Amino acid sequence: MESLVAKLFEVQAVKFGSFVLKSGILSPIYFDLRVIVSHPTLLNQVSDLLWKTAQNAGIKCNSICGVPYTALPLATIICSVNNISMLIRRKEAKNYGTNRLVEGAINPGETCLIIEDVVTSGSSVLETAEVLRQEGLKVTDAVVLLDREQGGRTRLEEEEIRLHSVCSLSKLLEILHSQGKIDSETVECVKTFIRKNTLPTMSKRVDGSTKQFNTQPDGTHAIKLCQEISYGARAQLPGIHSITAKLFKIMEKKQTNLCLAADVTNSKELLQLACSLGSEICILKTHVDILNDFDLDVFKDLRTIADKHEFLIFEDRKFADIGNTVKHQYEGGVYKIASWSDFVNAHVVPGPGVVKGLKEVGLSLNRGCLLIAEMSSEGSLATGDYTKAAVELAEKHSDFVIGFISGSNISNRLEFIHMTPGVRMQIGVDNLGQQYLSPEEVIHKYASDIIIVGRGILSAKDHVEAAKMYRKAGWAAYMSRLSSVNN
Ligand code: S5P
Repeated sequence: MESLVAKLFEVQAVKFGSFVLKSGILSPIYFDLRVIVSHPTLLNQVSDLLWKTAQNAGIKCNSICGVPYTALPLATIICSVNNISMLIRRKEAKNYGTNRLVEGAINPGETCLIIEDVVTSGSSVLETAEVLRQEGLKVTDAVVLLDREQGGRTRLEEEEIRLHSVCSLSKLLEILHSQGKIDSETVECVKTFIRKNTLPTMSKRVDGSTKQFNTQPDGTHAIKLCQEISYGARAQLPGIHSITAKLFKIMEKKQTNLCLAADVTNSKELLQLACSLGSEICILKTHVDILNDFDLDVFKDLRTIADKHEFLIFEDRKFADIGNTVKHQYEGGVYKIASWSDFVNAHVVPGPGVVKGLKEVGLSLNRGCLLIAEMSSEGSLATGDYTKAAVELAEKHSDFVIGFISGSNISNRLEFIHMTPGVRMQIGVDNLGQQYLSPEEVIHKYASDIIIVGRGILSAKDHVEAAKMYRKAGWAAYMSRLSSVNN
């Protein structure tokens, strides 16, 4: 173990200093196990240790699958040396031919062992396990070189996968310290960083049921939670979209993360809601096409009310056509949505064209757009790779895309806003498949930024009282999230 750790340090597979992570925060430690492919002796040593760890744990398997990409060569060596069958998980299905997600001979019912280099939250192991399980394989164990001790073990246990590690982060720190390669101060600094970045168990609801939206990608939650900064501070992020900055400032100033889903069919009612609830909300969300008496002048009035009470207008139009069509739908027609709404949203199913089309209209008007990465309705198909594709699309168009409709925090970039619908004090499901979570769950547990509430407020006898209650609950959840991270 000592020689392995020393070698990893020597080839800079583990580094100490100040590293800016993808999320923008500074980390005192950085792992890059990809470099070991250039050091064949080390590559063999790591593979050997991984296999010995599996054997010591008494693991029996019919095949081995390495989590792409870093663990692929490790799995290859283990399989080749020990004469075991290997499976390769594709990151993306091919667009032609067989569309297989797993290459190799799959025999449903057999057990496949997962190999990984580093485990943080456990989500990349889980993703691979999910794909293998979908093929009918059993996944009961995963062997990793390094466990960062940030909650991955517990998370995997929840999904009935035992984690076996060659080395833990504490052990690695201890060895490097005893070898005089790092000082006590560095050890303490890394330990504090890791402690503050440990992923809370968040996959199961208190009542034991699983959460409504999909699990997040690769450990970003951990980073995000540690690095949690206030809405106000996020408004100051360099290069942030002006709509997002304005929204964060409003939220901080008015102490609200409540968006009202003003799903009413009458303009007068819409304006009345805007006036009476304006001081409680940061955003008013409209469905212009459900109004029976649409008139563009109403939206001029709504704009005036929005400016007076300081909230933004979000037209929940869910654009989902080719670029050329959405451009016209956004700018023209009877609704002229771009003329009065601060931001809109779009499905990502058409691909980048939908964003490009909307952007041609919205950019010069300084408008923004949310991408629908997940949906709150039962059986939604916006999950997994679809959700990830939405995040990638947003990153490519961050001059116009300001965030997501999602069930939880799905991007580690703090300049993106996460807005979550399906929020109600009484959690459950409506008769058309809408699924509800509480404000506390959405904001604290799933680290979203804004709660979208419709019928929770609109079906209450006293709209103002109900809005005050949701505002209070959403803000309290945000405050407790902030304090749990900072302590
Ligand atoms: O996935 C989604 C996305 C949206 S924008 N699920 C949703 O419910 N919405 C919208 O949020 C929906 O169109 C409605 O306007 C609001 C939820 O309303 P409620 O009455 O169920 O709170």
